[in-house]
Amino acid sequence: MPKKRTPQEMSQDPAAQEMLIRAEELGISTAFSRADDMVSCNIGGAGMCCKLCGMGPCRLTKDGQTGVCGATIDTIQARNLIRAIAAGSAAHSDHGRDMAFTLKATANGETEGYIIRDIAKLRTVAAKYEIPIEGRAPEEIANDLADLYISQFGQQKGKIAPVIRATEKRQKLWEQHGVIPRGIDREVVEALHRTHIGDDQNPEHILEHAIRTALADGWGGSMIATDISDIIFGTPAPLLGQANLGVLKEDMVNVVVHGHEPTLSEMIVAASQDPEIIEYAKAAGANGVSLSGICCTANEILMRQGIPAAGNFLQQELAILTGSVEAMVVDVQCIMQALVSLADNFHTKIITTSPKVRITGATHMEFDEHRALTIAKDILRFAIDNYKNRGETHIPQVREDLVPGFSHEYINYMLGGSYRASFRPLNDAIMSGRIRGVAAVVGCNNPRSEHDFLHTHVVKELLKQDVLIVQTGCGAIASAKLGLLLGEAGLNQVGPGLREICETVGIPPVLHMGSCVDNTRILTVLTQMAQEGGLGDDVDQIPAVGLAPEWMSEKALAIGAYCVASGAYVIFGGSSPVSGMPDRVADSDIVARYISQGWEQLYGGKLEFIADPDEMIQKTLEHIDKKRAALGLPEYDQGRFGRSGDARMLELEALPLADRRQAVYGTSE
Ligand code: SF4
Ligand code: MSK
Repeated sequence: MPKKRTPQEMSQDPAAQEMLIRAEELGISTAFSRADDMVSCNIGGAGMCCKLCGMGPCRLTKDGQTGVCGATIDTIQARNLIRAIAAGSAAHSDHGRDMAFTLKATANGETEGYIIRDIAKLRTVAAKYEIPIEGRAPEEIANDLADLYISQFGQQKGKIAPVIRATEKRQKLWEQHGVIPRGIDREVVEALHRTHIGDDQNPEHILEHAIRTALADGWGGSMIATDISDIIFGTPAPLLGQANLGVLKEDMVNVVVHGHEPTLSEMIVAASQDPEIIEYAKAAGANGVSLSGICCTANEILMRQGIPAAGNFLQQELAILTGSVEAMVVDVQCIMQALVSLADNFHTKIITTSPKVRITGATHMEFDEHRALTIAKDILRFAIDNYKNRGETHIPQVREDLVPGFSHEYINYMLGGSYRASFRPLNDAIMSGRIRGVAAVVGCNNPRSEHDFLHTHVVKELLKQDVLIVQTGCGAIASAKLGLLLGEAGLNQVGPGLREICETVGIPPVLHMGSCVDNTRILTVLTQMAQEGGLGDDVDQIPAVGLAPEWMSEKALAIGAYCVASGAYVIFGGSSPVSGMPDRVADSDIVARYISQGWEQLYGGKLEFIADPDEMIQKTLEHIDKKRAALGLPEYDQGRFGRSGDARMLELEALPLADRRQAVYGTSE
C-alpha cells in the first residue's frame, strides 16, 4: 500500500495544511493525495521507457537490452530529455509570440486597454537591435520591434536576434559549437524531427540540439516575452504585496487569475478598479472585487501592480477548497485538469480564456486583445453574478507581506542610483567576500516532496552562508510566504556580510525577479556582472549556481538547459529523468554524465539532479568557492564581516557609554 502522508508531511505551509485537513474532512482529493495514491513509474521516471512508435512502448529494464528498433537506453534517455526541453521551450516561446502580436496590435492602435507604458525600456531594447529611435514616436518604434520579434519565430537561417545580448565570449563559444538558434520554431520542430523513429540516434548529438533548442527559449522566446511585458505593462520596481490563501476576502467577490500570460490578467486588474464594476459588485451584496493570483500569472501582477498572490502551483486546488472563490480565470500552463471536478463541490466557476486551452466542464470566455477590457469586464460580471451562490467558507487566516519587483533594471539602479546605475557594488561585494556568491532558486512545486520545504530550506541555509538569493516562479512565492522577501524580516536570518550589503543598499536578501519566463532577467544580470569586470569575462566564471529544488514541468528542464548553455551550474531536486535504474547504472549513465561533465567541458555549465537538499547546498557552496578561487578572490571567511551596519550599531548601543567609546574611539575618555 502506498504511504499516506499527513497534511504536515505534505506541506510546510500552515495555510496549505489547514486546507488539506479540510479536503480530507470533505472527502475531496487533491494533487497531494493523488500523488500518494499514484506510485510514480520508476521505469518512465528514470527515462527508460520509449513510446515513440507503434512497435513499442519499449521498457529497457535489463542490462544491454534495446528497444524493438535497437535503440539503446542512452538514445532513449536523450530523446526523452530533448522532447521535454522542446515542449518547455515551445510553451515559453509561444507565450513570447503572443506578446509580440500584442505589441504589434498595440503599436497600431488595434487593442483595447493597452498602452506602451515603459517607453524608456522600449527605446533601450530597440536600440540594441539598431532599430532607429531618435525622433520617432513610441508606436513606430514598437511596430518595428514587434516585427523583428515576430520574425524570430519563423526565421529559417542565421541567428536569432537576442543572442547579441550575451557576452561576446559566450556568443563565440556558441558559434564554435554550432548551437546558436537559427529560428525559435525551427529548433523546436527539428528537436521533434530528430527524435522521430529512425532519426538522430547518437545521444551526444541529440543533446547538442537540446542546447540549441533551449537557447531558442532563454535567449529567444522567453526573453521576448519579458521584454514586451515590461514595455506594455511597465518594468517592475519594488512595491509591497502579500502572499498566501489569507489574501482571499470573506466580504468581497474573489477572482483568482491563474496561469502565465499577463495580457488578460492586467486587464482584469484594470477592470476590477472600474467604478462600474465596483458598483455592480456592491449591488450584488459584496464589498467590491478582490483579485489574487496563482502561479506565474500571480507573479506578473504581483510585481507590477502589487496584486496579492493566493499561492503557488500546489495551492490552486486549495484556493477553491476555501469555498470563497467566485471564479478562477485561467490562461495557459500549469493549470490542473482536476480544478473543474473540484470546483463542482463548490460554487466556483473555472473560466478558460486562451484559444489554445479548453478544459471539459469549464466555462470558456475567449480572450481577444482587440476587446481585452470589455472581455475582462464580462468575466468580472460573470464572477459577481456567482457571489450569491457562495456557501460556507473556510479561508485560512495566513498571509505574509513581501516586496517583489526586482527587475534587472531596478537592481542596476538600486546599486548605483540614477546616474551611476551599475553592477559594480554587487561585483565588489562578491570580490571582497561580503557576498560569497549568488544562487538563483527557481521553479515549480511538486507534490512528490513536501510543498515549499525544499525551496525554503535551500534558501535559508544559503542565506546563512552569505549567498544572495534571486528567485522567480513558484519558488519565489514559497519564500514570500515565509517572510523571506521582506527586508527586515529576512535579515536576521542571513550571514553578516550579506546583511551589511542588504542594510546598506536597502534590499531584502532574497530578490523576487518575476515569473518563470523572467528567468531571462537572471541571464541578463549574470551577463551584466560579467561585463562589469572583476568576476571574469563570462557567466561561467561568476560564483553563481541555479537551483530548481521542486521542479516538475518541462519548462523547468528548458530553463535548466539554457542556463547551462549560458555557463551556469544548475541543480535540480527530486528525481532525475535520466537516472536509469540503480542496479544498471553501468550502462545507463552516459546521458547523466554528458549533461554534467560533457556540457561543463563545452559550456562551463552543467546540469545535475540531486535529491538530498543538504547535498544541493553543499554542492552549491563548493561550486561558489571553486569559482572564487579560480578568480583569485579571497577565501570566504564569515568572521571578517558583520562589524559594521545596523547589527554593529545595535551591539554598540547595548554597551555602557565608556565601553562604547572604547570600542569606537579606542579610548574611554
Ligand atoms: Fe521501441 Fe524503438 Fe519504437 Fe522507441 S522507437 S518505441 S525503442 S521500437
Ligand atoms: S508556474 S512552471 S509550476 S514555476 Fe510558472 Fe510555477 Fe513551475 Fe508552473
